[in-house]
Amino acid sequence: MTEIEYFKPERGQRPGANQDPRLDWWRAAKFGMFIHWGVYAIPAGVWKGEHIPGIGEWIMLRAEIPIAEYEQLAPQFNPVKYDADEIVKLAKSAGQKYIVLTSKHHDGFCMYGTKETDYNIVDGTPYGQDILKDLAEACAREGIKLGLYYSQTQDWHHPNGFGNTWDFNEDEQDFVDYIDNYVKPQVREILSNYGPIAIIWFDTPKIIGRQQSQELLELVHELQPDCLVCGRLGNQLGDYATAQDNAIPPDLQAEIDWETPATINDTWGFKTQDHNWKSTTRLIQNLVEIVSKGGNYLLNIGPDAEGAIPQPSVERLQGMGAWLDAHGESIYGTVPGPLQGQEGYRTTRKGDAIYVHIFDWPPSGRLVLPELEVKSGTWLDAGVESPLAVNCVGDSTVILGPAAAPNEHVTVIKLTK
Ligand code: JFZ
Repeated sequence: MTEIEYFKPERGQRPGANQDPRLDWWRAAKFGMFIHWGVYAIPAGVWKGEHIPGIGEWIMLRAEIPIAEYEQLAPQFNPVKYDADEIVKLAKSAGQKYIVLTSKHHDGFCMYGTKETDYNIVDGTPYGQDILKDLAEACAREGIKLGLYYSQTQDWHHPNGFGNTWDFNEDEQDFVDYIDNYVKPQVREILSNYGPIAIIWFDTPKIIGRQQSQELLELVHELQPDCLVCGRLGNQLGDYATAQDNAIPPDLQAEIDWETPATINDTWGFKTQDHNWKSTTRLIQNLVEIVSKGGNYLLNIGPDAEGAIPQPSVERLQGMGAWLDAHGESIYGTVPGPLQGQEGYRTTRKGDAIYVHIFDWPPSGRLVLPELEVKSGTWLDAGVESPLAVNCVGDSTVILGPAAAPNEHVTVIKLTK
């Protein structure tokens, strides 16, 4: 069995960046919304009547669709249901503090008005509007930070981009030319034309060299000094580390700033056949688990070809938001708690307060924790009336509660000295 590497160096944090105050807002934010959206939402996992296995946004590669055929999706892309305000309000109601939208994914189609190619939402579709501009304005109105995903290495549409072996001969490609004369001008566009951009979320570094990663990092910081760059820039140059998709490291990661990008079902880009939705409880527990180990959770939605957000995603995000309304104090602005690796619960801390998040409520209602030198405790959920008894018994802190879990997802107790 191979051990999972949660943080490969090529997706790691640049040495010293873990002390950088530019990350402070992000460290406090904990929870963001990822949006994978592009023309792949039209086939939605089905090509010529055949279900193509795997994640939806990879359909071009998985089915080895020639550029000339895949390009025909753009003139069909007319997402009349797209509503930037609705998306931003959904993120807010879910308790998400930042949004990261795919400006260009591996298929090369640009979801913003670029001068570098006509293969973009403004010039190449009947919709004809710059969805990124709308989203940037909605984010500014609502006070949500906006980040942009940009596929810097893989581009299956550009003759010099990496990854398309069915239309191009790799030996004849000039990758550095693609970085210098296509990627850099596009990064310049997205950082110049849409106001403050909080994060550039590069991805799948693969063949990118250290010099190219370094130059992209410098370009981002030159244009917007406060903009963070995720670890998938490559070559351990990111402002923060990126974990594997949907992967939560087994232990506390105290030395680095890190983020887990994750899906609610099993795909990023919309697929009609993916109904494997995680439960709201599971998603809340994932958030708590990640935050208790020092990370951020970037949870994805994949709008459909019309721009509508799948209802199961909406319901789950709203459920998470309702939980966060009552328990956000134990999440935002916290650091990992003193008890790690425990069975059935996780801890976070803010100042003197220790928050215990109970996943498996003991049927006796009697929760036994190791000695914590705390004297009093309260339920975080304002709806819970029953008083909370905290007793020090020998080397243990014993909490007495009701037999049934007070919260259906995760019950949180705040302990103080
Ligand atoms: C990448 C993309 O290829 C995918 O389409 C999506 O955008 C996702 C967020 O990121 O997929 C990856 C990248 C890295 C790993 C797995 C999937 N990894 O390190 O395990």
